[in-house]
Amino acid sequence: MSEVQSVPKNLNSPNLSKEAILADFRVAMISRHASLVGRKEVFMGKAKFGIFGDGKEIAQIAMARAFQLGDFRSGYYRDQTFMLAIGELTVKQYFSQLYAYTNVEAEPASAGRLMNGHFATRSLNEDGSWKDLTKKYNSAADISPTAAQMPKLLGLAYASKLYRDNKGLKEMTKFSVNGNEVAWGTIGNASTSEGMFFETINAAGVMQVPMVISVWDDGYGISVPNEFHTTKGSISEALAGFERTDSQKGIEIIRVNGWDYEALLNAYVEAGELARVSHVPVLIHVLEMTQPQGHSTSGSHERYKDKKRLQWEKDWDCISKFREYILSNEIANADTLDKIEAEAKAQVKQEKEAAWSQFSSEIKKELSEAVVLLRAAAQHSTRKVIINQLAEELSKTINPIRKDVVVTVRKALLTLRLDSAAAKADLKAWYAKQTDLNFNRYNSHLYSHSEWNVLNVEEIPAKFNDKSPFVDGREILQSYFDYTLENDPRFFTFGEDVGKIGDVNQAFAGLQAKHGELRVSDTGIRECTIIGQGIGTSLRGLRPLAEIQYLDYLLYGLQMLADDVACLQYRTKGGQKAPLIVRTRGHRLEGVWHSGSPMGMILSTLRGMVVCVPRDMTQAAGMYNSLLKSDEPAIVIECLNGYRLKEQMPENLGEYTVPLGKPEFLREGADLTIVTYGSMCRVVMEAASELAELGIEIEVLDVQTLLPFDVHGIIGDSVKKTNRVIFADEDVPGAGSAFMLQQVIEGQDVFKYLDAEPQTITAKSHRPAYSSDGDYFSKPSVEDVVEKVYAMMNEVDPKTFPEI
Ligand SMILES: Cc1ncc(C[n+]2csc(CCOP(=O)(O)OP(=O)(O)O)c2C)c(N)n1
Ligand SMILES: [Mg+2]
Repeated sequence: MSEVQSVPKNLNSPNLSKEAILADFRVAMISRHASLVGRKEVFMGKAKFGIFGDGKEIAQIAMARAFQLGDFRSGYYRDQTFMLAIGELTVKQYFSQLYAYTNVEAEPASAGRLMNGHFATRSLNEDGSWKDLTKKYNSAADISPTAAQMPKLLGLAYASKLYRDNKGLKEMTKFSVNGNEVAWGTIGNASTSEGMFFETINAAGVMQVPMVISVWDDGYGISVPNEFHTTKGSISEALAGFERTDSQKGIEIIRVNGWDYEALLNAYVEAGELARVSHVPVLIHVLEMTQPQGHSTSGSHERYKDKKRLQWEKDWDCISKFREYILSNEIANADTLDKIEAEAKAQVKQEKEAAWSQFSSEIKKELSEAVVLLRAAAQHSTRKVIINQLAEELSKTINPIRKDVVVTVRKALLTLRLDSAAAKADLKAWYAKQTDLNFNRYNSHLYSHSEWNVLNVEEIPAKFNDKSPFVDGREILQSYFDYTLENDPRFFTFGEDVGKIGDVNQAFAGLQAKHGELRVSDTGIRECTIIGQGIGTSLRGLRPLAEIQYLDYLLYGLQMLADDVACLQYRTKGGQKAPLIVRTRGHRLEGVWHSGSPMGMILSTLRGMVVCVPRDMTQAAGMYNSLLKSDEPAIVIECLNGYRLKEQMPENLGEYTVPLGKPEFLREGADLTIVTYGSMCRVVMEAASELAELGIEIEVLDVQTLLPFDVHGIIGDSVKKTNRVIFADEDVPGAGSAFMLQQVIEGQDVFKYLDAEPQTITAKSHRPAYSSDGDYFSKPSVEDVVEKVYAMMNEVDPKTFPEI
């Protein structure tokens, strides 16, 4: 580990001109004043919350100097100076985000959807196609959970490795120039305590990917000092065992103080070179940073920092030190620096006012329109006084927000309910228009708006002929993956035991030997960063298939899927996409951790992803094909007990697709509809045969995907015919089955067609005990299905179906 760098090493010294140094001073000043003014805006009630990058300016300027076109940042809420320095953020945009302005041009990171300090660049054109990322400075889209920016950093860096070493990717010139791109991560000192930080560091050391992680160390995580967070109170000391040596690969660790401009410049040039040229991961521990205004606008740091510490922070403020450096090296005199500061201050004020004026005038305009329409409606209303009073109160709102306007209009429409349609027609029409606009502002882009949305994938049926052989299900996948590896250079897979043995169920058996280690690779046991590897590589144009060995272990990676992947298109309003596919296997097998079917968990956390639940491997292969033609992220849950079952090999493997969001009829019948998916399809179909012998014909529908869910209302049509419905799965009661029930009852207008209460068939609330008996007494069985259906038929016609 390097000693704290304080003397310029001069080996890569950037030798900046006087002008460049003063330009850095200007950016630092602009950023600092943005922080100071931002806090005031919150206290004036113009924004709800603020978290700022003051005290971290100089290191970020040094990082920006080493950052090159095509590089990616994955960082956190302190990085405004860096974003300003690379030219991907203006002060006006910064304040637009503080105010939560929904205009995507004014606030291109999140269109007002994220709180301030959440940065992102736009990788996509308006139509959802990729921009040329090699000609841009890129930033992945920030999220709030501490350290959650780390897992995708691994993937962003790994993509460079693939682009450099996989010759098949040479055509993908929009994404890489010979894998020269560095992924730059930033993280707070306290956040390094999170497991995902250590998982990322370890994986980067193993994989030797071009990543530079900066730890902004201000000694605290909100109120808690370093000694409570980190062994030895120092993350670089704690990580010493990861450090590379002359004989062993590992991580380069550099220590540098956050107020030392020259040392920082050198550290970043050195780190950037090492990562870019040699693909060596680097950690820069930036010490002695400060928080001039404390952690955020919620609370003050005087509560937990003593006077000595507060004085130290003042004395070692990085901008004050930078100023001293400029003066003592006679780069400029005090007047020049004062002038730059005054100009920076004026610029911040002017851009802040421009942002406020644009943001607030839009709402004021809506408010004025509403007031006019309310007064007009009042003219013809029997409740004139009340409506005029609502208009009056609305017009007097200080710093109005959209909600104030809409609440008033909705109250007025309720008040006007007994008045003639004509009196309120204009107000109603205006409200309808605003509802559409507000949907676009606050609710759009959960899924892709592009032509590659999964619903646009053309349906191509699988073809079979008399000679098509019956093989183990896993062989269908194996042939499909072989075909896809051959034909789509963007496609690759990785995970535990996926490489050498071709996954624990052998769907990739022999494919590493055939297609190479870059296409089919083993990873450590680290589900969280397996997902991160998928996120980062998919953010850079690749099509990763991230393997999670069993569905029961998805929980380790679920947070990244929920917090990062599922909401990515939404939180950037279509600015970024990460179309990774997670491949896993679940439902029934044996024992508590190999039989899970936690669809409720997935459904409530992964809205924004596609959730595929194939019943066999032929269907799974078709789903992978559909997904690779689309640009949505997805999870595919194969049936753990299905790899050795015989299926007929389709002759158009690699071509056929499964329509996602469209249930498939497995059996037609007039008496009752059962809606199910996955391994339960076989159970229900067996029960259907038994029921047929009892004179009951059930219709069986396989939903195929839970998200999207039956977009054409096929289940509703079936229920309208049979008038009875059961939703069956192996999740706990009130989870996946309840979701399906809600989707059909609320969305498909079937209630009035039902002759009997809709029912669910589920597993027990606990996990299944071990062995086949454990399965039988915990998961729904053929007998359970037969008896439930029979009981419903007994209610309808007890004569024909007497009680068992
Ligand atoms: C997973 C998670 N836990 C808790 C929080 C709340 N939180 C936000 S910032 C923060 C402190 C982070 O400290 P540090 O990493 O040192 O960064 P700093 O703010 O000091 O730059 C905490 C606990 C969070 N955002 N995410
Ligand atoms: Mg900190």
